[in-house]
Amino acid sequence: MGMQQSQTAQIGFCCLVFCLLGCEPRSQSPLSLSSPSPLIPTPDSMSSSPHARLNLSLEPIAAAFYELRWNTQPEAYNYRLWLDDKPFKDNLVLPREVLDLTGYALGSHTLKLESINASKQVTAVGELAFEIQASMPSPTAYPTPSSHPNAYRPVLLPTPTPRPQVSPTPVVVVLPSPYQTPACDLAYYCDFERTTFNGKVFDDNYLPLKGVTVIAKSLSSNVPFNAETVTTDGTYTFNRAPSGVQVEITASKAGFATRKRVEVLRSNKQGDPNANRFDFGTDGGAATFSAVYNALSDKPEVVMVTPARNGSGVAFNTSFVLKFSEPMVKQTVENSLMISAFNRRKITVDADNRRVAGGTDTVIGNGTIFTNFLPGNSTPIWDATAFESSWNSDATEITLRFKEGKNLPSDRDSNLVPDYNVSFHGLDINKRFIQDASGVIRNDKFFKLTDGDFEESYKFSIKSDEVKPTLTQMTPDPQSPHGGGFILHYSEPMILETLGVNIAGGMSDTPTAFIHAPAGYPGAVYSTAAKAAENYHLLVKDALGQTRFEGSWAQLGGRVEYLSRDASRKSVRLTLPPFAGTATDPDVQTRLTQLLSRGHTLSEGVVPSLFEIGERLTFRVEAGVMDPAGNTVDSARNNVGLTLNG
Ligand SMILES: [Ca+2]
Ligand SMILES: [Ca+2]
Repeated sequence: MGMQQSQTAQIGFCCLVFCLLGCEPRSQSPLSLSSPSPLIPTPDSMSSSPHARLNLSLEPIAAAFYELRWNTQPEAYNYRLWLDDKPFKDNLVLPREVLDLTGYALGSHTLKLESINASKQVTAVGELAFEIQASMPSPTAYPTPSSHPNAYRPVLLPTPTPRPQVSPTPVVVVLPSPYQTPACDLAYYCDFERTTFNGKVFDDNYLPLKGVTVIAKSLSSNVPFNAETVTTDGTYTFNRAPSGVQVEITASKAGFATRKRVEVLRSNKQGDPNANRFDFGTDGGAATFSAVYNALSDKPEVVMVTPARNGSGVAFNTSFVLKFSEPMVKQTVENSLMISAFNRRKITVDADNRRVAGGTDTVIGNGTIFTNFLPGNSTPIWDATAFESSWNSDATEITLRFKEGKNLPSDRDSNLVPDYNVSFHGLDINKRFIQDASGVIRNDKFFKLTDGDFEESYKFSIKSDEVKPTLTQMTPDPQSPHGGGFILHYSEPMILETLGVNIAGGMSDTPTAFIHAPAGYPGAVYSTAAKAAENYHLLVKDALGQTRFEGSWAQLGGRVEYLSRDASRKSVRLTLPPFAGTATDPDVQTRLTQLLSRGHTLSEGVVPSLFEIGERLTFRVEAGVMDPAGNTVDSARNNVGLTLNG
């Protein structure tokens, strides 16, 4: 009885406000979507109709976006929304809707919502008056009362002239209104219409799959619903499920990939058997009730990855994690894994590349994710042998950490950093498959990382490397003691020997590229070990501090190579070749002069000892030498020294 009185009072007030709004001239502002017709209540919202209330509320979300909420009607087939008496949105299903009020005129507006039942009758209405205000109102924006012909509610009226200062982000103020009634009681709010839904589960051979556990769960906290069933002939059915809210349906079976879909159930008054049909996969025919890729597959697949699919800003020494849908034969994963660069890049250390006729790019690729793993569309960089691999206890997840001396080639210039993909397109064409613990093989479409279709690979991008290398230490080469050779240690790997290309300073191999080379580039014509020796300046002083030699390692006839036995690739080896009595090279002549001035005995084919116990040797690397990312050596930390002792 009390409710009936309240409703009557409310609707009476409604009409009054409708009349006030409807009798006033509409805004002529160019910002306004003005309606030329006065707002005339429809019969459904008239006081004669004992409609239920929809209790509208409007909440800001962002900028001019607002969420309209109402209380769900048990009879509702859908909802229809009016703005300022014009049809605004139709076929709304959820008891909420996002409204974009961008561009609507400042001033008063009304929203009206109708609940429509299956017979297309209005069963409930809600009204809400609100006002759009500029977020920084101008004092001139409002008309004075005398300028307006209607003095009833001057503050609420839109100005008849265009406003000079309208904020791009209007603020909505919901007017205190009798339309807003206190929240309904919980029982009323939560009484959703119940309906039935069903579906079929197929495997990826298009056959119905038995023994699949199907779990349905409401995603609305207002409307709890949890149910579970197991398919016998590939079909499932749930009764008394709530319509109009999101329901998550999960289908799983041991050894098979789990699939999930989220649906809003229709109330289905007509009893259409396919109104709420949600299949997983298809019978091979039309994909009416499910996409083909939603079938449950016995083949293993990758379901989660690190770095993330399409991830950016990834570290160039990132670890990789691949999670599979089921336990795996580990070796098949490690045999076929491949990390490739897949877009064209001529990186800094490879500028003016002469290694290849025409000066091609350092890494190649077509950049297209669908085919970027294929030969010619990518450059192989690392396979699993570049990593320390570890598996979780049930062999569903592998973690790969880079071994020392290996990382993803980057660049100091962010525009030149290659992008990478992960695929199972290993170099060995006989090992391009993965196998689950029960022996089922997958040899294509390995990745299911989205709600959409499978993919052959996934991609990510890495950070630029702007850290300069430094010289950290110098040691005698134990394989050629006392002046035959030294090892200089850098702060980071100075060559990346990837599967596709060796990446290091000097690799472009032009006649002048050697100035960037920490050591001779493998196979170089110009950036040789002898030319790299020009990049190492040596100062020798005796125990009394007298300079005995100052010049480049090249002047002593020396060479510089990457130290092959050092997996970290952080060190280079400075060597002297055996004495050749017939040498005519002027640098070697210089060296001979040095040696002879010290009274050394020279023997054909023997590496002479060039330095003496007690001498202090200091090497400085020249400024042009680069790390694989093209950073030149830090000039503050570019030299190392050693005093020779017995
Ligand atoms: Ca399986
Ligand atoms: Ca670096």
